[in-house]
Parts: sequence; structure tokens; C-alpha cells
Amino acid sequence: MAAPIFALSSGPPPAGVAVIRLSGEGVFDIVRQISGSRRLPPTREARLRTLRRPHDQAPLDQALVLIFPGPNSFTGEDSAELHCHGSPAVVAAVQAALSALGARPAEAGEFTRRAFESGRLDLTQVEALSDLIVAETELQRETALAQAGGRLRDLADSWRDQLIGIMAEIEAQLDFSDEGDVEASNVYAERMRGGPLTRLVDSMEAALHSAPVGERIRHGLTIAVTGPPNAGKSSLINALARRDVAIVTPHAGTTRDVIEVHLDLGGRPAILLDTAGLRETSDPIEAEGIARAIARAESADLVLNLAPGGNVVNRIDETGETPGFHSGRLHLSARTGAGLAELEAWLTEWAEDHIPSGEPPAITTARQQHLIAEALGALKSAQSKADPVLTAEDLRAAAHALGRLSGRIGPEVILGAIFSRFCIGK
Ligand SMILES: Nc1nc2c(ncn2[C@@H]2O[C@H](COP(=O)(O)OP(=O)(O)OP(=O)(O)O)[C@@H](O)[C@H]2O)c(=O)[nH]1
Ligand SMILES: [Mg+2]
Repeated sequence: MAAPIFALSSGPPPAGVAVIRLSGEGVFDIVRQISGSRRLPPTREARLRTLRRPHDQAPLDQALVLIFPGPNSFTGEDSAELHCHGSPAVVAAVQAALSALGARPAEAGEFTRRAFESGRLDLTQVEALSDLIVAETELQRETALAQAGGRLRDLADSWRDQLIGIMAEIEAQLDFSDEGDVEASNVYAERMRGGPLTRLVDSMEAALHSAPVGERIRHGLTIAVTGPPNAGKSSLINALARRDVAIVTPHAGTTRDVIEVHLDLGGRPAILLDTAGLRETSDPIEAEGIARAIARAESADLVLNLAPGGNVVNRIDETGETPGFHSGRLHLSARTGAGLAELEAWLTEWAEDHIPSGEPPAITTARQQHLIAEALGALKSAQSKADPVLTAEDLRAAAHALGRLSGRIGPEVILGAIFSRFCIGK
């Protein structure tokens, strides 16, 4: 067990309750000392205790104390939680006491790091936990929760098991066949390429298919609002955001920087971008704003273009046109709000098309996508090789990529697993 660490795990004070978390060697002794009691609370049950300053036993706070013995704790180590009153002074005093008792403040991510190192979480779950903490929409929460629960880990484990099975058979052929058996090992490699390897390739391809959706859920769909100066872009952004995020003035060329607003479209995350009005300008600041506007619009998933001939018509309060979708364009008034509900309904439908509901995607980060693509590439290369020695080499490359995906397995583990399946003495 590593040295004892502590951290305020709840939000910044002041708050109703502050949760201070501890993990590591000797944590239970620290809990005994700070709570002035030899008796620890029963495992995973809260007990009210008076926390005391170590050197003079002066009371610091009344707190709920919980202990989580390793290895069945989040970090895998002996851990504890102190639920104190959430004032800055209480938190500071308790933290000072914990330092005096030999614990040190945790570094960012150190609890999760320990959970990873003790094998409680793999890297994909570590990634998911950080997503879960920042989830803003329902779909982000559901996806991160499934991933933290081991969705990709389980899939990758099954890929790894299949791969080890294939490798073990092929390598055994290579290692134990004498010269005369080369023919047999070629036949065998051929057979492996047909069945188990194809199934593995198909399963990975299916997972990779979900990667773009996972990426969209994680980062949000981007919607750029573009058009000439004074078209009402910032007014539309404010209306959709239902707050005054962007400056609106009658002056053409008001918006310069790209302004981002987070939207929740039926549980799907989207980022709405307000951009500088597009026109010829000699003002270098406005010109930079326009360059940024063009760049963001080009990479956006959707552009709401308020220019003449664009897909959105603003200011129908002035022209008297009917709100809603007709003549191939969406008509609205950012000022009165007419047509806004239709725009929102249309955006929500569009978001649902781009992020279909159903099974959360298996792949949620670029790292995962990259490594699975790498493994898949190696498997496909293995499929194309006639020589079992080269096939085995490709399979090892695939296993290495999968090992990096979970962060858990290195080549020794794979070798160990291969040999544990075979009786060498036989
Ligand atoms: N009558 C009417 N006026 C509007 C409407 N939308 C915006 N305006 C007005 O048009 C002017 C410009 O609006 P903005 O939202 O700042 O326009 P913009 O497209 O962001 O302009 P730039 O940032 O300069 O490119 C403001 O005076 C708004 O009040 C609308 O639907 N109807
Ligand atoms: Mg503007």
C-alpha cells in the first residue's frame, strides 16, 4: 500500500457537507487518532465522531466517519471518508490535522491512479470516470456510466481472450512442431485465419463503427451561426441559450471572438457558435474574427446561415412572413421568438439523427479509437499472411495495442497466459 493521502473530494467550500477522502497505508490509524477513538466504525457504515486536533485534542468538528478496507475499496487500499461541515475553516483545520498525522495532500487524479495501479480500473474506465464527472447531458452521463462500468473493458477483455487463444494455438504450432510438421502448421494457420480471426476482426470493426458517435457524445455536436453583420446571429444565440451570452448592438461588426454556448438538444450535447459577421473589412481585428468564423463554420457539424439564400431567415417580425419551415428555409424572429420552437424541434431531430439513441457507444475517446484501429490493422495484416511466423508477429502487435488500450497488460502477461494454457512437459 502506498503512503497515505487525503483530499477534499466534494465541491469547494462553503457547502453543506465537505467529504474528505483518505487512502493508503495506515489510514485507519489516522482515523483512530483524529476521531479520538480506538474503535473504528463498522466497515462501510457511517458513525458520528468528534474530530480532534492531534496535539491538544481540541474539537475540530462533528463528522460522519466511514472506512473502506482494501482491497474492496475504490483505490484497492485501506480508505476512509470524513463527512464534515463544509466551511473553509473546518476543511482547513481537518486537513491540517491529517497532515500532522502523517498523511499528505493527494495529487490530481491520485486516487484514480491508485485504483488503476491496484487493478480496480482499467484505462478505459479511468477515462470514463473523468467523463462522468464533467457530464452535462443525459446521454453523456449514460455513456460515461456504461464505460465506467466496464463496457469497453469487457469487450477488450473478450477480444484479448480470443486473441490469446489464437496466438497460443499458432505459437504452439511454431514452437513445438518439428520440421516435418511445417505443413501441418500452415494448414492450421489457414484455419485460424478463417474462423476465430474473422470473428475477432468483425467484432472490432463493429465497435470502431460507434467511435464517431462516441466522439460526438463526448464533445458535443457543433452548430455555427453565420451570416453578414447585423443579421441577428448574436440575438439568435441569446434566444436559443435563453440568456444574454453575446453582445447585441445595432452596430455592424459587433461580434469578434467566436462565442460558445452549450445546448442540450433532447439529451444530446451541442455547442452553438456565435461568429463575426462575414464582410470585407479593413479593420484587422474584425478581419481576424472573420477568419476564425470561417474556420469554425468549416469544421462545424451544422451551419445556420442567416445570409440571403441561407437556411435561416431572421426578422420575420419586420417582413410579416409566417414562422416555421417553408420555401426550403426556416423563418423566425430572434427578437419576438416566433419560429424559435420550430428551430429547436428541428435541431433536436437533427441531433437525434447524428447521435442515435440505444446502446451507448463502446468507444468514447480518440485514444481508444486509435488503439483499436491499430489492433484491427494488425489483425487484418495477419489475415493476409501465408507464413504462420509472420501471422504470429502481427497477432503480437494486435495484442500489444489491446494491452495499451486497457493499460493493464504488457507482453509478459500475454506470454504467461499462452504458456499457462499449454502443458510444456507433455
Ligand atoms: N426587428 C428585429 N431586429 C432584430 C432581430 N434580430 C436581431 N435584431 C437586431 O439587429 C441588430 C443586430 O443584431 P445582432 O444580434 O447583434 O446581429 P449580429 O448578426 O450578431 O451582428 P454582428 O455581430 O455585428 O455580426 C440588433 O439591433 C438587434 O436587436 C429580429 O428578429 N427582428
Ligand atoms: Mg453578433
